[in-house]
Amino acid sequence: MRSARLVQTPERALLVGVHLPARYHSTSTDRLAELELLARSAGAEVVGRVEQRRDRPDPATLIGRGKLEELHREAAARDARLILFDHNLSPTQLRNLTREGERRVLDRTALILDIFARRARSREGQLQVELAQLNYWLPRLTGRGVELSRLGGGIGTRGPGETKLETDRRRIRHRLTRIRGELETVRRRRSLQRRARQAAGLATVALVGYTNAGKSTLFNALTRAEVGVSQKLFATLDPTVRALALPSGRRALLSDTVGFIRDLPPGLVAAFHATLEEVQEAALILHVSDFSSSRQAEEDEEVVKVLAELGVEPTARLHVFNKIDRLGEEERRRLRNSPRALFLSALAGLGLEELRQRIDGWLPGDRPVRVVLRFAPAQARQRALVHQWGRVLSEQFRDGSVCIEAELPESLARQLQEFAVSS
Ligand SMILES: Nc1nc2c(ncn2[C@@H]2O[C@H](COP(=O)(O)OP(=O)(O)OP(=O)(O)O)[C@@H](O)[C@H]2O)c(=O)[nH]1
Ligand SMILES: [Mg+2]
Repeated sequence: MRSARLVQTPERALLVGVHLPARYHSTSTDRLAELELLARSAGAEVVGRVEQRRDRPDPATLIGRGKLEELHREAAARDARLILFDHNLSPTQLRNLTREGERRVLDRTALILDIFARRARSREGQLQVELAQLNYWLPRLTGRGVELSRLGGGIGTRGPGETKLETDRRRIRHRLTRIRGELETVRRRRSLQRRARQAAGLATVALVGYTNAGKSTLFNALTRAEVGVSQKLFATLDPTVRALALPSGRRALLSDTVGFIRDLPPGLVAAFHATLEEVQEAALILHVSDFSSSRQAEEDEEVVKVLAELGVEPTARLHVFNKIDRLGEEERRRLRNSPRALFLSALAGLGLEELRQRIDGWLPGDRPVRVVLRFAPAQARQRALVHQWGRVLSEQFRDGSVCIEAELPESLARQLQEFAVSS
């Protein structure tokens, strides 16, 4: 079963925001702008906004009855097939807001899930998204509002009666159990890979930041790799790890991660926990901010909050302010780097050398050393480590064994000391 895609492309969508007193979760112009970005990331075309000011949310429909009428009139007038709420809707609200046979209603969580479903590439990412989607839809399977066919091939397509509903629920629960099992297996494999990298003694530097901050662009600029860079949000769902060459000649690993976003549904936080495992083990965190964003402070706060939740030490962090190419000449001249902060542009290639040097200066030891090692045929694993993490200068086969001259990170050289030959 594939993860569900809820938004067809391109689909005309109407945004709905509700302004409420501070003690409630409230919409703002900024939030609607973000919802619009999310909608576009999901492939929808935003054709209008409906907003309402209220003293408190209506438990049955969130917005007032009169507003609901207006909403459907507006949607009909603009030919919108999709209604997107900035608020998260309870199962009851979702049911009451949806009118059978008409347009679809999605809340922010469903929209984010949809984007995640489009972007997930690795098996683990896909499983995590499907898990979150099934958990989200399980309590919302009420026969109205949710098109079951969208939850995968196996599940029925027509509006279900109560019995059908029970079957669907049972199938979903069954599927949930299977996904959890498979995820366990995938995670174990990943943790083995991670341990292999650690055994090679290379430090990991992790890029974290709000979605759209420019992490993948920076990742590409630093590693010259082609990781999908996209104007759409959440372009990266699976952590990508590549070798990073530093000015001193040593190497580290650079890890690109999924972007953070405020009010990430709790189910998703848990589901994407694994994509942030690299972050927890990183020697250095590069917190990337979009310096040109009007919401930068708020976005930073969100990132800092999540890092604290993950138990990441504030000491191992360097704050990178990206997109300074968008500033005026005068503004740019006034920027001052500090030991904890660096201004740059990943796209325009400004300040990248300084960043490399900072990373270099930060990481412990591990300068490259030159060694000559001799391996017996049975020691293929150790030999592979040399090829993977070192720079091989020469390799000769003699009397059944292999003699390699190479530059290795100091830590790996120490680890392979027993194979060293004095030359
Ligand atoms: N002007 C400018 N744009 C940039 C810069 N860096 C990135 N961008 C743009 O910002 C957008 C987002 O870039 P990404 O690198 O995909 O951002 P990300 O942080 O990886 O986003 P997610 O993976 O969604 O979390 C793209 O349109 C980039 O071209 C920069 O230095 N200057
Ligand atoms: Mg990215």
